[in-house]
Amino acid sequence: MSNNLPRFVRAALVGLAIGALTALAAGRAEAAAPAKGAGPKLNFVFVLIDDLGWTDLGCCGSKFYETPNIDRLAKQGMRFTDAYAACCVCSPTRASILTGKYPARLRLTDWIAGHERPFAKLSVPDWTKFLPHEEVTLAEALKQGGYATAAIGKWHLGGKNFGPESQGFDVNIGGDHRGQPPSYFWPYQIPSISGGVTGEYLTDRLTDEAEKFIETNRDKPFFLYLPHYAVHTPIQAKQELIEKYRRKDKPEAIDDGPIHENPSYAGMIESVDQSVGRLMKKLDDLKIADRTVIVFTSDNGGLLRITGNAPLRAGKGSPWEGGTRVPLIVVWPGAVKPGSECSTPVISVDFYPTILEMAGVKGDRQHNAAVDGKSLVPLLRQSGAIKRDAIYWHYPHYHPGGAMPYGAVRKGDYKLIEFYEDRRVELYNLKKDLGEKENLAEKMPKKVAELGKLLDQWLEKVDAQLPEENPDFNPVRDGRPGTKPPPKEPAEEQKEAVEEPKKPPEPKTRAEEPKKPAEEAKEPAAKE
Ligand SMILES: [Ca+2]
Repeated sequence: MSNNLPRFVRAALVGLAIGALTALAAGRAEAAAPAKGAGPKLNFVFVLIDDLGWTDLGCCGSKFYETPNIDRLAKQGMRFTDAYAACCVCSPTRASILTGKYPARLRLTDWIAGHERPFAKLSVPDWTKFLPHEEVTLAEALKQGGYATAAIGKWHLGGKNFGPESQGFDVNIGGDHRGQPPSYFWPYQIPSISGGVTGEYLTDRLTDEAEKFIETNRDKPFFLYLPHYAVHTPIQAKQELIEKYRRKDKPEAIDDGPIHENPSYAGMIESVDQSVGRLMKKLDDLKIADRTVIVFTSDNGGLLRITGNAPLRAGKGSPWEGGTRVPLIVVWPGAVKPGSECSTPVISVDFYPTILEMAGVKGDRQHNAAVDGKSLVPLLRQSGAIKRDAIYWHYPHYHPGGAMPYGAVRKGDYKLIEFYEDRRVELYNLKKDLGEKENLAEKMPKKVAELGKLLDQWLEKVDAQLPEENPDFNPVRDGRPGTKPPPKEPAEEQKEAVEEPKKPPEPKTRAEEPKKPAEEAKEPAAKE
């Protein structure tokens, strides 16, 4: 059967051929690869924490937050020091994890539903505000390989017809269009979670559901995607934990970064830690820990004013390391050396090919051909390097936290950031200057040219949507620093300001060809 056929057509044809069997079984017949060697297949527990910063764990340097279970996890597996989210905000990173593709390629480049800046210097592209059905997610690929699948927690990749059930998850508990829960305490006001009791806490409840799923599927291979809503705002923790951290001595500030001192945030992290501890115990009790891979990571950097990312610069929504560098721990019993560390830069597009390789599942050939990630298996087994020049980011948006449209590339120790408004560049040597304090762009023009070329080539390769000159640019109405406050008489002021900009930004520049709008069907934007 041709692999060029759309996958739903293929499934239907095979389904017809074998009569009453479901599309799931049909997929399995086509896509399952025989597992190497004997023995049961690996299970996967993928724990994704929302907005957890790079230093927010004991094993990552926090002197205030307590995470004994996650620290134990790190001792059982490999901790990656230079792991990155594919975006500085949530939805794009989530899409990259589930598809193995860069947000730029998916054209899903901002948190859904995004942030309007109608008078900014650049107008953002018409990006995709849901995960298109055409993408073969990790859940779909694993399901075709015989896996039971569940998404328990935050989805934030589209509502209604674009939920987890439409992307290969047998079970969806808690996932919808939203990026944060109305409340961490029952009633959560999340339609797919019912039957709570007063005082019940969301992180605990999602863990209850995860335990149930593991128990039910203990004898099958399973993929549990557990994207906790924590530790995203609203910052709400259990009272006894808040009290505990209120009584705890505050650590000293590190560098010039904000310090870890918020008792409620600390309580939220401790609840996440308890969740991890419970899952580890459940796997042990069921005697399946030895064949269960655990991945623990975050979707973007820590949110400033609530936590600190020092020694990294800035936080969530920024192009600097605080925006995208995240904790990553992988436990793979029998393959990963316990307590090992890896400093190779890795990024969230890598999980897709890594997990498929570990599972012995080939997935969809057509989809895989467009996957950007690299399998981390050689790094995990410490058997070799991964072949890759560089890793990339593309964020053609403004963020309330202050981020401007930018692209970035990291190759070896160097990172180049290009700001699309004026094509200004910053170059850092992360090995010597983790805090990105010394911009080397003027000192090292050759390095700037080398990385700039890589970034250009990559933007073209993934057909990135670039921001364009905004004809409505109005620095006053955009609230730019140094401009007057927004006018009381909009009409008058607007007229003045329209004449004001001296140098309109270069047109989108990088790729020669005009960019096509997103080809996917337009779904009405999900409301936050
Ligand atoms: Ca997030």
